[in-house]
Amino acid sequence: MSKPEILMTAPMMPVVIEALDKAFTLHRLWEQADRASFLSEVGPRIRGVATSTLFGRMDANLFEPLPNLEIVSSFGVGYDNVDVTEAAKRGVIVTNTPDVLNDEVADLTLGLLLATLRKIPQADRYLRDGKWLKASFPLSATLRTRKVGIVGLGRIGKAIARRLEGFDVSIAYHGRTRQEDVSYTYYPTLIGMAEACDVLIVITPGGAGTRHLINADVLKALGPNGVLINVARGSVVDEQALIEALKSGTILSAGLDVYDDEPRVPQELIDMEHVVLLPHIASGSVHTRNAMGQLVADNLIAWFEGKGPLTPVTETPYTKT
Ligand code: NAP
Ligand code: 8YV
Repeated sequence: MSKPEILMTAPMMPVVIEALDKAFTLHRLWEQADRASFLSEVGPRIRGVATSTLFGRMDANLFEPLPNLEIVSSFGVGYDNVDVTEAAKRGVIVTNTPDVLNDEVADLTLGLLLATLRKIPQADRYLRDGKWLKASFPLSATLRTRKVGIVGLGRIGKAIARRLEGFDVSIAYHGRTRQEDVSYTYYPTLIGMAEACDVLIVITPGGAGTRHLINADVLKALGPNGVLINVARGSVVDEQALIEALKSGTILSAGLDVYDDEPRVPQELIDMEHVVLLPHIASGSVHTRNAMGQLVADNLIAWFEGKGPLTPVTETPYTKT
């Protein structure tokens, strides 16, 4: 029996390529010189797609030449790179890679929070520049006595909260719904939480529903001692409003892992000494990226073995027929 044909939209990790090459006939879209004629010839045979949040968006126009597509397996827990409305309309299942990255992303978030407050990268640069030989590094802000508000207390938000418990700080959260199984303070409005807190950690999904959730009003409410940590998606924060707030002292500082137009980062942020900027690395260890890659492959393998998808997204639920 011939193997199912799978399309990979952009290069992925060896763990994914090796597993898919073994189980399927794998086509590499990025290697095709004439993409249109490749898709018109091979497209009708494609039954699965492997794609990634970093490269290779799965927009509506890529569904068109794949009339027999059954499943899109996306690398990353966030799936704002896949047009799930189009997938649902066509009866295509979309899967993501939840849970296997919770601890890694939460660890990095705490690191970014401490790095931002205690100016760890700035202190490292200070030493390397030979400035310590002339004077001690200036005293920094602190995590002590702070109240931390988590915007999006989901799988990763909860892992962040558990770590924060060990740091003896007050923990609050905002989301569209109160969660009965947690003891953290719930704020039904984001402005209300920003007013009450002096750290906001953003860890919601991206996409239209959360676009510019963190705007000029929220930053004003956070206040001049306030720190914003964004490990969600660049689109969740109004980047221009953030730049203004950082320039004017409306908030104290920010630690960012994600940006509106990645990998391009506004020069105004790069020029600021009081922000910490990371290149979207929250899940970026070999251990965790391998686990995510394995789940991309396992979703496709399970589907074509007739076992159903392992981690379908809510917009394309799987019901066994
Ligand atoms: P999750 O379990 O689905 O949690 C998402 C949380 O966001 C939920 O608690 C949800 O609560 C809240 N939320 C959704 N829409 C909201 C809105 N409009 N306003 C306020 N809260 C809202 O997702 P997860 O697995 O924790 O992942 C979260 C996101 O983190 C991903 O989608 C991805 O974008 C990002 N991420 C980034 C990195 C990185 O490398 N920087 C790595 C992993 C994940 P309610 O439903 O109650 O509103
Ligand atoms: C990865 C992420 O950086 O899972 C997500 O939503 O943003 C990160 O884990 C990304 O998926 C890499 O493609």
